[in-house]
Amino acid sequence: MFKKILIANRGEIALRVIRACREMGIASVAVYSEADGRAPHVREADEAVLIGPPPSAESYLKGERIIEVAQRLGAEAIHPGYGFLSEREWFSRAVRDAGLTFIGPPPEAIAAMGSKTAARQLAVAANVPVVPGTTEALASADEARAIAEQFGYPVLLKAAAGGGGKGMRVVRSSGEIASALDAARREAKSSFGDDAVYVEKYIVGPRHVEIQVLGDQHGTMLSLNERECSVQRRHQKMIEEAPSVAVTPEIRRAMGETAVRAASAAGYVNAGTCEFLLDRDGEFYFLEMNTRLQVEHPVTELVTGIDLVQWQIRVAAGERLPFRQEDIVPRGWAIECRITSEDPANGFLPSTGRISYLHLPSGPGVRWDGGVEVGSEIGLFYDPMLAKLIVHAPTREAAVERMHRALLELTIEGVESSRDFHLRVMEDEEFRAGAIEIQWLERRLDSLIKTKPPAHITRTAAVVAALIADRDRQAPKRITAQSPASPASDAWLRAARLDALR
Ligand code: MV4
Repeated sequence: MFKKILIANRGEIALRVIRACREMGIASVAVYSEADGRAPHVREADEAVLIGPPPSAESYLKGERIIEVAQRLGAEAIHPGYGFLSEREWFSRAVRDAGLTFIGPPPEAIAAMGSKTAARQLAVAANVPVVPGTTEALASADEARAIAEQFGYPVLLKAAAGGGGKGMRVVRSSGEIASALDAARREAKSSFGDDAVYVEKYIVGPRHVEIQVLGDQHGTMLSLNERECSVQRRHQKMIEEAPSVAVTPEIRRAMGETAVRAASAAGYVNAGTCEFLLDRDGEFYFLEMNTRLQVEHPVTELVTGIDLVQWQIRVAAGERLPFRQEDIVPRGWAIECRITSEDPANGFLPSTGRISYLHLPSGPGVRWDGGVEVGSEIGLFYDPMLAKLIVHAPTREAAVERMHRALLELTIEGVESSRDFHLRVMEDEEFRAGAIEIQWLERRLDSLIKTKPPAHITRTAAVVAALIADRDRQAPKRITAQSPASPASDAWLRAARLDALR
């Protein structure tokens, strides 16, 4: 086993990996930018090295510099987290060429899954169902029209190098194809430097369901089952859960076997995720593979009982997975809310400032994977995700109630956050019924943001506010000394304030 690991990341995921290292008796090395000198990951790691100015391109993306730090400090392996260098083929190769271990897939597997058309070709060869369409880039609008006639409208034009929905255009009739192809090409060129575009049948109203896989270096590849990730806005996931209400035991088995086949065909090792669209008839289609640990990995950890980060480290060190597929039995229900410094009432505008007060939820079945604390400066250099709030309970209903309770306990002062938005989602009848698909959130966003908290909450909030005001009149000094006296009453007050603003 490794004695020392360097973590090439920041925020909550750096802390998550540091925690795994500490539990395994492995020393951790943090790297940080000039903006992160006081960040928790710097303090919690055993050692920390400044690697450059705040912009990622000058710090967290400086792969060669990070490899030099690892060598200088005697770290044997590098964990890339997610984002930053995690899916760069060249970085996985450079780490290996430096005689170190990349805690993630080999560069060849990243390359095999890197291009969408390459991944589609690999999937087709491995008998993995993909959305009907082409596996080659389109030569012309005429070719696109001919293919669309074959599958029927609507069709979807996609960038071969794509990701995050960039370079995607829905086409509903043959008259729209030429201009849609031009637009998709332009967007693909400017986003990826590659204007190759291909065509697929457009699946209407699907869910985004993904399968977590975990493979060792000895040929074992396991499915750790599905995550439901349909609640997303502009291709940013907001809420994830495991399992999915739409996945039957039969779909779970078939989708899991399919994901294992796709990953094995790519020569995959370590933790990875196969993304699928699941349509209303229970048919699923492989979209792409994410060749990294994902933000939402905790929901899988909670329902499978498997520590994904520890196993990433173990398989990277050459250990064998001791589980068989039959050992992977989902237990209960887990939900994750991404707590971001964005203002839902203001089009999710990123909010900046210093966290002046933070009360964290706790109690049964609650997990907080956070990267900030009181005093943290939230700027615009990095991703706005502050933390992930994850709950685990025996059933979906209980998990939704538990998340609602945990969100009520959460108080963040100093920056706007997505907390109240998540509360409204947990109170939403459609969400509670599990009636979600990839367009659900954007369709419901306005009504969710304008929804009032349930009457029993505003009533209690009004009573608490009145009591506090009364106490303040009778004993102002005592209240001042205790301020902010009670995080719980503060949470109720927030609800009351929210109501008053409407
Ligand atoms: C699709 C689709 C419908 N039909 N492909 C969006 C990003 C990329 N990863 C794939 N995406 C989609 N591909 C076909 N043939 C709908 C989407 C899609 C989507 C997929 C997953 C999660 C959220 C989404 C939001 C909008 C569209």
